[in-house]
Amino acid sequence: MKNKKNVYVGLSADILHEGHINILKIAKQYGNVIVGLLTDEAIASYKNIPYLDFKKRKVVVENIKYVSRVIPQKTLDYVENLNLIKPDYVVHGDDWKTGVQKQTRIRVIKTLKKWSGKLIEPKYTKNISSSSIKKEMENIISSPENRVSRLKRMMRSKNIVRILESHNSLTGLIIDKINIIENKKTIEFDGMWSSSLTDSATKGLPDNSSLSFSARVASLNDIMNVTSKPLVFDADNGGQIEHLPFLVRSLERSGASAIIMEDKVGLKKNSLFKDQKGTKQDKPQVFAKKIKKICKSRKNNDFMVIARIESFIVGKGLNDALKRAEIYSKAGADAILIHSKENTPTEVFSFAKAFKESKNFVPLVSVPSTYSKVYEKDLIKYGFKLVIYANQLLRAAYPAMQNTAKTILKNKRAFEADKNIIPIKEIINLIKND
Ligand code: SPV
Ligand code: MG
Repeated sequence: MKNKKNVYVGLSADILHEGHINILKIAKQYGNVIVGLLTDEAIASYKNIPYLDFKKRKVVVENIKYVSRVIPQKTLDYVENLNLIKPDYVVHGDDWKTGVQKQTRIRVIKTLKKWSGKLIEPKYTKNISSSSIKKEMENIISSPENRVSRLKRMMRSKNIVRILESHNSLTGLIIDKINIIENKKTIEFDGMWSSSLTDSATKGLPDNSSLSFSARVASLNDIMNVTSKPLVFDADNGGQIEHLPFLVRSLERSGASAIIMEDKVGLKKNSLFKDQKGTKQDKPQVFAKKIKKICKSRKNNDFMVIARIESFIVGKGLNDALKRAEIYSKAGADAILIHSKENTPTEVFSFAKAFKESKNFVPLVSVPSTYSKVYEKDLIKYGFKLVIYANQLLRAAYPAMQNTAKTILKNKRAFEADKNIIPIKEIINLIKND
């Protein structure tokens, strides 16, 4: 058809429902429909990453009969694509008049004015919402296969992935569910850290690998049974190289997304101890073999191997850390955790700055336990893609429990403790039966 008008529709199309089809059908009545499909990065800028990645969503949308062409929309904002296409019409459901897209809408109207384009806003199809469908899909999402891959996808599409220590199912549920709303955006944790320190402490054991991997994987499975977010496993130094394939198999089967392995040998001591006398680092080439072993034995290429460098912990300094980062990255590490027990991020930032220049650069991981004043925005600036809050939930729970126990002892009754603890009703409601 000659001189057909162009119509632009911005879509995420993660879970397609008849509301979307209705919009596209109406759009088609105005001309050729060009869909600006939001990239994973664009979606992650205001909510969780989509369940399906860009490529998969594109295939689906391209094959809808009302759609002529699909192009990527790299931001929530439409302006860049509108200036490119100069469409005669933009079609969007009228639900964006309020909420997170309100400003986007205003900018669309302003931009369209430049070439007398029009905004068409069909009534939003009520009673269908992607969110309610998403709830139903949670079972599929938390399947091990899907969960394993999500961390890598998040690290590709988010500024920074934020995870918090989980030492049992209840802490896992907190991480899964808790969020705050800030500037109309939902802020939440992206996943869980299975910490050797807090797993051991929960069982009354020191953090020296006396708690076996099989015991840790068993409690990890309890967490995975009731949660949906990705989990990163702290594997100390990985143990014997010959045993690694079995650990990786258990982790992948349970749905863990990554293993972090530190380059130390000998009896394990927690890295935050001041006195590191006797702590030895592995020979870099020997440690690299462990990384290669994991890469070879994983079934899913999205299962990440993260190499943790302990040079700063044992007092060896920047050059040693950088030399190791090169070797580990070449061996196949998907990311590098540069650890530190300083009160400021100075040494990890000096590492990040230098490693950024390397052709073997891989994303960086930070565990800001001692340098806890650091803000996520500064970590982002230096190339960190994953921040692990490694022990805070256990550290919060322990004094709260101690104080309650003391209060009961002191008062010879429980009444005084009541004001600092949640009502029983809340605990009952916390765990849903359905
Ligand atoms: C852990 O949480 O067990 C860690 C981080 O490995 S650290 O305690 O800093 O060693
Ligand atoms: Mg540990």
